[in-house]
Amino acid sequence: MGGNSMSPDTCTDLDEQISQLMQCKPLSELQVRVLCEKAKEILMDESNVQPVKSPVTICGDIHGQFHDLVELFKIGGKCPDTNYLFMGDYVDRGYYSVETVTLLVALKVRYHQRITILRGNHESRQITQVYGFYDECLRKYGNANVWKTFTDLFDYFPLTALVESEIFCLHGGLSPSIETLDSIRNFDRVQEVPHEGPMCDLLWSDPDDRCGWGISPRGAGYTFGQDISEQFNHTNNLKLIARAHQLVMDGFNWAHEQKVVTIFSAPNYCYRCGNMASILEVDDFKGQTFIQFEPAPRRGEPDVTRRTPDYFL
Ligand SMILES: [Mn+2]
Repeated sequence: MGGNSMSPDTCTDLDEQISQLMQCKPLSELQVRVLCEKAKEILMDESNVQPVKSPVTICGDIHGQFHDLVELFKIGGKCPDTNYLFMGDYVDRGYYSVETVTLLVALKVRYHQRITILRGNHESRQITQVYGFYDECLRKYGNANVWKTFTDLFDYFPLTALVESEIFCLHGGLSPSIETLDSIRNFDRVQEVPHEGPMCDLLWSDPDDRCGWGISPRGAGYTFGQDISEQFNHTNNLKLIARAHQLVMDGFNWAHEQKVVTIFSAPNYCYRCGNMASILEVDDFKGQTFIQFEPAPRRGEPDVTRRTPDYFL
């Protein structure tokens, strides 16, 4: 039912792997290698501006918070019953980047018409060596092979998606070097995220209250004002830019008079920020509903996930 040409045996293997992953048990190094080879074949055929149909549920950063991803599927519906579009940052920060990214890639291979996985600025060799995914791979596999396999695959992830020709989805934001969606369609994306330039900006930029382009405090990408968003949406016949990349306390946050929305799907980010998470459901009629959610209960970990102090309960 994935709509692809996999043999029944491949589907059975993948179904078993997906149910193993849903229990937060990583695959073997060999299984990861085979899975990523299949994923590469699928992803290399996708566009830099991957078209997506509604209904679809749009999600922001996950950052290795595996149990919260399971909670997200509980709240949003299982893939493939619900179609999903994830806007990057699957790895780093949380304790379960390996299980998180493996599950999402396995779902992509199994149900490639039902799930879109974009690249975030953390899907990079350089960033993952600083923020946790590299160390987690070493810890869980005893060597860096799985890290190498995944970071090689990240080069193939699409940079942006376009829902029903009107919602432009990406991890970061706009770029002073990009005026049209067509110019994005023409980049060669299969490379490490560069330190500057249009591909970098799409994964690193943030909307800002100030007009025009600004220098980003992140040291990569730009800040862009409402005038920039309005012009870009007008030029490309868009209704909305949906992006992730920034912690927002309610899980979603409107900017630029509803021309831009930030969606963040890691509740209690880093197990201490106390934020809600959210996902955006776009229905058959392009109607939009945000669903907020709180952290999943954890077993075997100190209860640092609670956002409401005891005296409020
Ligand atoms: Mn990010």
